[in-house]
Amino acid sequence: MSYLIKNDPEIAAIVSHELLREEHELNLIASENYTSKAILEATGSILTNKYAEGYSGKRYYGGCQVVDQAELLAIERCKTLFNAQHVNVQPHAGSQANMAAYTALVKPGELIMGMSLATGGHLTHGHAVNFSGSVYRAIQYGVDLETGLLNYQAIYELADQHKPKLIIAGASAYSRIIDFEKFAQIAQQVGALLLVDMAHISGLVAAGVHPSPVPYADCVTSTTHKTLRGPRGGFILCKNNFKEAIDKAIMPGTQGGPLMHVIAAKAVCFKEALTPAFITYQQQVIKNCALLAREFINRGYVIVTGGTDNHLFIIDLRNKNITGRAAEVALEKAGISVSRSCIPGDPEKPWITSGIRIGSAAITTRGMREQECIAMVDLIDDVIKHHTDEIYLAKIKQSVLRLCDAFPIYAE
Ligand code: DSN
Repeated sequence: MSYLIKNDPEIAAIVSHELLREEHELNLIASENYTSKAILEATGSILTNKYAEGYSGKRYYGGCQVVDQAELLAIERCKTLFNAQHVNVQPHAGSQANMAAYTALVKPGELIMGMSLATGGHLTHGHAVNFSGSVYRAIQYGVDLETGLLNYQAIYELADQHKPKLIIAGASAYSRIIDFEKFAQIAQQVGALLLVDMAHISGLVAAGVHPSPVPYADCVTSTTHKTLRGPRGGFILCKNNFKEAIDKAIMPGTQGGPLMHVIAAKAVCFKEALTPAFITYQQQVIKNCALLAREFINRGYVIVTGGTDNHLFIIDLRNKNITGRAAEVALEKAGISVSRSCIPGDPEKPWITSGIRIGSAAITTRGMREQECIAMVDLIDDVIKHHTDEIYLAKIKQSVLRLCDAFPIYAE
């Protein structure tokens, strides 16, 4: 009998219910994925017991000689994976990675410039309700409202007008290749540093199916749990000239004890990402995503930017007379998880939105391919058409269950 069932049956029940939910539902949330059992094992290991403030060989606690090896391995593998000069694997999450990176690169009150949340950026890229918009002064660029695309000339003009100290590139809801070389040119022209937040696309970058920001950016931040398919966490890559500042900004600047069990799991994730199978997986993520977008377009849906080059896209639902929130709720009733998403120039409030974001990373991990992608677009289309019919949604849930049962996530 498991220790969890014996000691805490309530939490044990929650864990097994969540396992069933993940097995039985279609997950199209673009920022989620399923880790390997090896990563789960490392995350659940006794390394959680160890305090290790500091860095390998320079800790503020005794007894760190074993966990030091885990952190060194994680760093070496991550360096190889992304061809980076310096790596810090201690950030607890992507937001903490960004907070530490800004701490290292700019002073409080200085001007930063990132992509607005409403057009696909992230809270930590300068939003007023986040530390990034209150500790720093922030201006925000967006996308062209007609095309949904980044307009590099407009970004340059905004940067030239305001002269930010730091430009942040990277997005949570942008379906096209980001031209990091152009961002670097803009930063250089206006005298800014460039930080790329590659959290969404780091798996694609690792596999070489999206251009890497590493040659162009002073600093690159990421999570490990999205397309990279690792444990929940973050990391920072930087040029050698920022390595002391970045390490100091993490510890003692913004974090205390690192999560050594998660760092060990990150090492496993980087090892997995260095295999040929990972490249094949990422190629399939992109194929599946393009196929999903095409099938939606064939059924009369409007896709922001007209398609996708990566693992996600945004559906503009206005011609389907349903809001993003209503679609998200109806899809959930049918066993399909998506996240509502603003569309460029969205007339609805962020809580409601006019769009949904679709991502292919998780369904691809479970082995789904062309036939399943077509089937799931049919199911989603059915939900959108019958979103107020609870009985119909319950019937669709049965079809979702059959589809999921054929592609178990954690069965041997
Ligand atoms: N919340 C994440 C996403 O869903 O894209 C970004 O941090």
